[in-house]
Amino acid sequence: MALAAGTLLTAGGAPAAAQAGDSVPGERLAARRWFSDAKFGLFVHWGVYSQLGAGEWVMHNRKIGVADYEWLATTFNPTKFDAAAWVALAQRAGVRYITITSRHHDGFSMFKTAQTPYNIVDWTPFRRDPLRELADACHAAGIKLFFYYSQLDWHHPDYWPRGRTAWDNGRPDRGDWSHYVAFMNSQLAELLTRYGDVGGIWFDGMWDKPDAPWQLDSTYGLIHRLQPAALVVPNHHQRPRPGEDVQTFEQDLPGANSAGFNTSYVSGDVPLETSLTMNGSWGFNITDKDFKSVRTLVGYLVRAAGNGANLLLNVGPRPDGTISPEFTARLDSLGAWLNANGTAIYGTRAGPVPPRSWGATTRRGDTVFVHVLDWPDPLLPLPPLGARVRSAYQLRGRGAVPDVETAAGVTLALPPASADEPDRVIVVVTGGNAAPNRRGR
Ligand code: FHN
Repeated sequence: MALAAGTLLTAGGAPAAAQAGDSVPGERLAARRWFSDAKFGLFVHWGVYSQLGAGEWVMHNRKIGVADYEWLATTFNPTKFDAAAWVALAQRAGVRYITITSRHHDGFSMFKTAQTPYNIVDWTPFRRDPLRELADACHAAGIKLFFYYSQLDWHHPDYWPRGRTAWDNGRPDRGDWSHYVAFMNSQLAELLTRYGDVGGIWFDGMWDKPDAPWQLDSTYGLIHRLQPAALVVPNHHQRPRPGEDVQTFEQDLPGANSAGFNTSYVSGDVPLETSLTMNGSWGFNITDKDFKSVRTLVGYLVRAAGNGANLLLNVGPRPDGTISPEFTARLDSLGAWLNANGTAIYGTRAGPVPPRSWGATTRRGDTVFVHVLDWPDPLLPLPPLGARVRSAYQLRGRGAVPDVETAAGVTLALPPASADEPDRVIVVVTGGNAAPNRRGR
């Protein structure tokens, strides 16, 4: 369903301008650099919908009326939610930030808000604010917390006129759009003043009404005024606009569009991010067992980094607040992989060779990391790396990797692939000015 909504979006008008001309204050520039260094984040889709075990679009897909969904919300009681356990998992996985749904399209606020009683503290028997608990645990662990915030709302009466995903769900055929915008801004102000330092706001759903008067300038201005280092991450699938800090892609690497709704435009001015489901669902889906393998997930992380992008990898916790073993096992394996190979990911930028079918390259300073994901031959020919090669070695075991450098490029003599190694990382130290020759034997 999300695909269909997004597909329509691409037909929307092109946004006004990119970021190049923006004058961005130093705190935000520093936050953007931090973001680019972070490389790996954990996405969490969790809400009332989790109870039905059919993804976060279940209200829409099953055409559940507002009154029935409101009743469903009164039963939400995730007593096993343990923020410390979630953050411990995130730490083991090696993520640097968490982005959690504060409010999804169902319009239910997963935090205490004075703007509506339709929130987890005032509406449910749970009565706790999980975002507060998560924020405290994140701050204690040094993990940044971002809030996903849906601009689309299937519940609020003032989300009017309705957008592309509308159905007759019992709301009156009237509403006050300016009230709705004020409501959103008031909630955002709460999120930015009550939860300590926030990494940023991850917007989604604008594609439901791309041409509505969203008044983004005032909303973005509010965010940056309240927290000058908070980043605005808009999932509108368009070119970045002024005031936006990250270009995020959904279920696709930057520039790719297998999902059908991403833009092929890739910004050179702002950090990049790719969000990805671990199975095929964002919210908890009890029958979706189509989980990606660890090898595939490492491949996404590497290819994202090779594109200069972060990977925001999703989990859909269960309605009781626990995270199922399919997710935790994969996150633990990714963490183990990053323990050994993180130097080739964290703090890097896109390398000198754009991602290819065999793998990708990343770079930090004079060091180029060649990530060999899928290459059966013993020799890997690369184009010139932009600087002379001083030495090359395999990250695992530090064994020397022979290379031949000519004007046409560099050929690496690869160590054999092993089944337990999804990525043969070759560290290539450049910067020397020696004549091309054989090295490392
Ligand atoms: O409709 C949502 C969907 O439920 C999910 O939140 C994803 C995450 O990137 N974004 C939307 C579709 O673009």
